[in-house]
Amino acid sequence: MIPKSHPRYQSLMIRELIKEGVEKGIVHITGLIAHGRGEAFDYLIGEKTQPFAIKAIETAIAYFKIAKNPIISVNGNTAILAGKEIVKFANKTGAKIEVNLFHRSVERIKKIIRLLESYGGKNILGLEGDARIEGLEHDRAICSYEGIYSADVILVPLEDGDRCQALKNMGKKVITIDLNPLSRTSITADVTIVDNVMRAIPKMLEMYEKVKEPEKVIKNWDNRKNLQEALDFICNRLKNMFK
Ligand code: PTJ
Repeated sequence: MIPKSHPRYQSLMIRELIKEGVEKGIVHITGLIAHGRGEAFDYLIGEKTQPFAIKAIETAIAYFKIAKNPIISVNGNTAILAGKEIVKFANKTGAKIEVNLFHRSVERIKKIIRLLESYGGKNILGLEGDARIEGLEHDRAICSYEGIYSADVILVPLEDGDRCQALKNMGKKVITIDLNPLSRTSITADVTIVDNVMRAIPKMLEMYEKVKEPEKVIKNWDNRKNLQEALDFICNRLKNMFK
């Protein structure tokens, strides 16, 4: 057992959560590696939602407010770390939820759907597999026609760069949550929230009503500029660490 007095208690408890997710068959084994990379970047941003992330969250909300058919794509790591809050956010905004996996297996989709249903999620998509994300080979292209295929705005936390680009090629607005500001997904998405999915989704819930002029917020948005702010923040933090 990890004592509460451990200086890294919270971070270690999150590791436990991910580990249990693997044991329950919800998180893919490679999700452990993805989590480790995320942890390293979280360290660099100070394990807090920084101002650049707040601006990105504001823009993400703006896109949800103007969307006609928004959807949230959920994978194993996201389900374990932020499933409950995602269900709350979907209920608040009327967005659909689709379980869409990089390492697709029907068994894991079913388990993730059951988990989200236990949090109050309704009509969770993902099992249909009746459409494909255009221009992508491999099983990760399989999606739901009613869900991802038809959506105009899609939130895809912890996404892979290829699929992000393919979704954009289909004309969708892609919002991602990725702790790594250098990832291909981060660079490709329309809005990148450089933050931990565990903090970002609750913040989206908290800030939702505060975003009043979505068109204006979107017009003023520059994703690459925001990514540069994240990188500058990390560089300055490192440069001044022991000064
Ligand atoms: O459940 P599946 O089959 O869909 O698989 C999901 C994973 C995450 C295993 C798969 O998509 C994958 O391998 O992802 P990558 O390519 O490793 O990318 C994960 C990205 O998410 C990396 O850039 C990490 O820095 C970032 N990341 C990891 N944990 C978090 C995170 N970003 C935000 N919050 C986190 N908690």
